[in-house]
Amino acid sequence: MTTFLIIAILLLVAVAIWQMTKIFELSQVKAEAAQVASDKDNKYNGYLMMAFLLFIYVFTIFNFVKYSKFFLPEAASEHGGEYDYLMLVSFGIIMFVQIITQALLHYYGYKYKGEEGKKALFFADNDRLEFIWTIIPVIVLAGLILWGLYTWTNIMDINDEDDPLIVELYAQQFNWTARYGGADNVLGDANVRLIDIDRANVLGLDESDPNAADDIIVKEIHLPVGRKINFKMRSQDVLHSAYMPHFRAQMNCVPGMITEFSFTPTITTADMRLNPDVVDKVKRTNAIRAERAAKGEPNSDPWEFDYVLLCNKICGKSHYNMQLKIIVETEEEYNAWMESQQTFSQTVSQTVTAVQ
Ligand SMILES: [Cu+2]
Repeated sequence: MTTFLIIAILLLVAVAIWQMTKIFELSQVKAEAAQVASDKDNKYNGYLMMAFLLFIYVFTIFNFVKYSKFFLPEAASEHGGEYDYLMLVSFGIIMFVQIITQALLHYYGYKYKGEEGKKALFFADNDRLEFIWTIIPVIVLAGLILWGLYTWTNIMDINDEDDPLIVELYAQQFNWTARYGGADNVLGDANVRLIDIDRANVLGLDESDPNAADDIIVKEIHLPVGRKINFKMRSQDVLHSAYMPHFRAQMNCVPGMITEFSFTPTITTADMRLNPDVVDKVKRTNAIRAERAAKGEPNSDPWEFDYVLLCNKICGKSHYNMQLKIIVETEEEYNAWMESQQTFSQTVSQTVTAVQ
C-alpha cells in the first residue's frame, strides 16, 4: 500500500512539474514562431553533440580502467592462448571502428548544423563511396570468420591421438559428478535407467560391462598438467553446459547423447595461484570477506583460488551454484590421488555389504 501511495505521489509530482513547464513555455511565447529552431538553438545542439562524443570516450576509458580487473586471467589450456588472441583482435577492430565512426558521426553533426539561409545539398548516391563501405567490411569480416572457423576446427578436433585421459562429466539438477575410466582408461557403458541410488550406482553404470568395474566416480576433478584430456559430457535431466572458464572451454550437456570437448591443461593450480591477476583477485575478494566477517555475515571465510567447472545454461533455481572443483597438478600428484580412489566395483560391493 505504501509503495502504491509513493508511486501515486511521484506520478502526481511529475504531472505537476510537466504542467508548470508548459505554463512557463506558454508565457515565453514571443511574436515570432518559437517552434522553429534559431541559429542559437542549432549551435547549442552542435556543442551538445561534441560533448556527447567526449562523454562516450571518457565513459569507455573509465569502464576499461575500472572493470578490466574482472577479466579472466591468462588461459590455462593449450588452445586458450589462440582463442584469447582471436577475441583480442576482434575487440581491437570493433574498438577502432567504433572510435572512428562515432567521431565522424558527431563531428559532422556539429559541422553541418542548421544555419539561417543554409540549404541542404540533395545527394542521391555515390557508387565509389558505396563500393568502399561495402568492400572494407566484407574483407575484414571474411578474414575474421575464416580465422574463427580455422580456430574452431582446431579446438573441436577431438581425437584419440597422444593417449588422452578420458573423463566423463555428468550433469544433473544441480550438481556435477565426474568419472574416470580407471586403469584401462575406458569408460564402462552407462544408462540413466540403470541408476540405483541404494547401490551407489549414481551414474547408471552397466554392471555387466567389464569396463565399468574399474571406473572411478568422484566429486572433484584432478587433471595431470600437460596431458590431453578428452571430456565426455552427459546430462540426466535438462540442458546443462559444462563451462571451464580458465581453460576457455564450454560444451552443452544434452540428455540422451554424449557431447565432447578436449583440451590440454598447461598451468597447475599451484602455479596459477601465483599469477599476478589471480593474486590480485584473491586479495580483493578476501578484503571483502574480511569486512563481512567483521560484521558477522555469512560467506566470510578466506577464499583460495581454484579452477572450477560451472554450469553455463540456466537449468533451474539452483543453477548458479552448480560447480565442481578442478585441480591441475603434476603427473606424480595425480597418480597418487588416483591410487587413493575407490573403483566402482569396490563402492558397489561395500554398499551391498552395508545393506546386508
Ligand atoms: Cu545446469
